[in-house]
Amino acid sequence: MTKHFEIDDSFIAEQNRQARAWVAEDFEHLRKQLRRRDVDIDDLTARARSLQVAVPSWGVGTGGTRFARFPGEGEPRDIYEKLEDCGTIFKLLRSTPTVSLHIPWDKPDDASKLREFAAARGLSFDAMNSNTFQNQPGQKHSYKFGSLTHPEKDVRAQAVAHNIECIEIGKAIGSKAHTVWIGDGGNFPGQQHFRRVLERYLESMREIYAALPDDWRLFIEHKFYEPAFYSTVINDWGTSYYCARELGPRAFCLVDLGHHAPNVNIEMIVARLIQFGKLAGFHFNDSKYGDDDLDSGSIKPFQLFLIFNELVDAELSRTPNFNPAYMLDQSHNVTDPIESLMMSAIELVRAYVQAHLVDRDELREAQEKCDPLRALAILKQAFTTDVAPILAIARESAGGAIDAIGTYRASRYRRRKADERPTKQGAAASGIV
Ligand code: RM4
Ligand code: MN
Ligand code: MN
Repeated sequence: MTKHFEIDDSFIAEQNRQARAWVAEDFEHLRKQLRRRDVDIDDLTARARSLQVAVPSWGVGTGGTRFARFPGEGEPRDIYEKLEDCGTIFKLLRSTPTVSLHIPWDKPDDASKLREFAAARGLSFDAMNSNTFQNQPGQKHSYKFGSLTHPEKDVRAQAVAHNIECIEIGKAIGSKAHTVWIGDGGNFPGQQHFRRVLERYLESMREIYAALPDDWRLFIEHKFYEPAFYSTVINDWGTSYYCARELGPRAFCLVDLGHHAPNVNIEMIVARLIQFGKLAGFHFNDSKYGDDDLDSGSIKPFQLFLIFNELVDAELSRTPNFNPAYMLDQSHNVTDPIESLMMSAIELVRAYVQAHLVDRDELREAQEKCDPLRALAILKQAFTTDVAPILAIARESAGGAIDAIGTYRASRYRRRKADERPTKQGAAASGIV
């Protein structure tokens, strides 16, 4: 096998050398500023280094809309090339050591080979994701009218078997969680009996839950519409919470930010799930209108901060059953997916660090003294603090790049991959993520 291009450590070190002067100056300035607020910048830098987020295997390819797909140059053609790209992201950021796989899109030919290939790049595997929202070549029954909730038992059994297969693959590659998102629902009033389909969902999920190894968690991902446009079986966090409770202690509720109606108070949903001990984790992305799968923090950075404010609050108060899995779930149509994923992962760390800047004693006092303006000012002070130098130093001290996107561009990685990975004939035009 010919050696594929990789960005090497000396290249990153050289780029860092060029950027270090300004970063060090800004960092020292911020150190003084934060000291006045009684905050230790080295503690915050350590926190910045501690946050880890999984990259979705499907995110490194170009996405699409229901209108068209415009493939990007040098995009990965199989799971190994996807892992190469995930490895590159990890190398530059150091905060993304795990990859979330989607089956059957990423079904490995040989699980131990895949695991080794990942490990050689410092990568391991986060939650598995099943797919019963598409028909797969050669499959016996169609999911046109549902999968885990389909009226026919055989269709449900096929969907259950697929999920169990995902768990089996996950076991072989060292994953510890399985995420189930289904597209089941109705397009027209009367099409489905709401209570009956939910009963069937639970029946199917009980079988999947029973196949879960003891140290695994099952994540239920809700979504309020799409592909069904009238009703969705697992439509919101309330339904998700009910199902997680019914299934048992290893079932949790996953929050995909794009799976809510506009203006829904997602940070409050997060707080509720934390309080009830059922928060699985996240699919981070951003949206303006629906499940847009835009880059995290690109549309509503304040919302992202407010979500992290709840997460950090739970972390600091050592809330029981609080162990959220952070994953990105985005689709990139007009940007280089590697750049978008890096930008998003950086935004998560930024929100996390900013949330650690919230003066929680003062916030509590403002809340208890019924002083909303003060409470908001405390949050705003944290949110408006420019923590970029902390993020840069955290990356550099972990062996990554001060300017991750600049370094990536300077390496001409995408150009090199375009040469290495000529587009497959006919792989272009149609299909969405
Ligand atoms: C869905 C959902 C799932 C993701 C698929 C690709 O809308 O967000 O998490 O696996 O898209
Ligand atoms: Mn998702
Ligand atoms: Mn989605």
